[in-house]
Amino acid sequence: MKRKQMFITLLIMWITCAHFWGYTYAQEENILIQKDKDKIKVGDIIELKVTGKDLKAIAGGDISILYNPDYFEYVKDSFHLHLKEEAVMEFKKLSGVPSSFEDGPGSIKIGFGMKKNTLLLENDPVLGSFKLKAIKEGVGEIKIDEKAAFIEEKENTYSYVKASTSILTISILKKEEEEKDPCDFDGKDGVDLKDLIILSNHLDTNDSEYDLNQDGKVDTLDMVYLSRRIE
Ligand SMILES: [Ca+2]
Ligand SMILES: [Ca+2]
Repeated sequence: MKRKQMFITLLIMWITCAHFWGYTYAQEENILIQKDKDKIKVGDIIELKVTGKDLKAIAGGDISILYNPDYFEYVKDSFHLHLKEEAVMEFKKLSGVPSSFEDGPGSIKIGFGMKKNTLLLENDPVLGSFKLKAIKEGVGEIKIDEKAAFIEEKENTYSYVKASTSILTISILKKEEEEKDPCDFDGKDGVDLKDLIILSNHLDTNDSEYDLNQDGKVDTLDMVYLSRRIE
C-alpha cells in the first residue's frame, strides 16, 4: 500500500513538474514580431519586423507568420529577409520548390538555411520585415504557426527548436470620414468659383445648405462669405 501511495505521489510530482516546465517553455519567446505603429485605421499600412531573441547556433528556420485575412491584406512583395543574401538560402525563392514553402492566404513563410562557411545566428538578429494593409475595423491578430521552428546546428547534427512568441493584437479603427467643407458644394476641387456660381443660383431662398452665415436667408452676405474662402 505504502509503495502504491509513493508511486502516486511521484507520479503527481512528475506531472506537475512536466506541466510547469511545459508552461515555462511555451512562455519563453525566441522570436518577436514588432509593429511600427500603435494605432491604425482602415486603409493604413503597418510594417512588421520579425526578430530572433536569444538565439543560439541557429542554422535555419521554418516559420510561418499568420494573419487574419479578414482584417489584413498582404502588401505584395513586401517581405524581405534581412539576413545577408550571400549568407542565406531563402527557400521560397528557389524555383521548383513545393507550395508549402510559399506564402499562402493569411500566411507569410520564412524558410531559410545559412550557407556553408557563414556564421550561425546568435542573439537577436533581425530576420525580416513585411507590410500589411488594414482592411476592416476591429482587432486583428498576428501570430506564428504552432509548428514554427528554428533549426539548431550542433556538431553537424540538426534539430528543431520550437519558435514561440505571444500573439500580437492590432486595433484597427474606422476610417475617418473627411469633413466636408460647407462651402464646397460640388465636393470637388475644394472651394472655388464653381461653388460661388452654384451658390448664386440659390440666392433669395432660405435653403439652409447655402445659408453659410446661418442668418435664415441666402443673399450677398453668403456670396461674400464664400468669396473669402476661395483659395
Ligand atoms: Ca468645389
Ligand atoms: Ca445667409
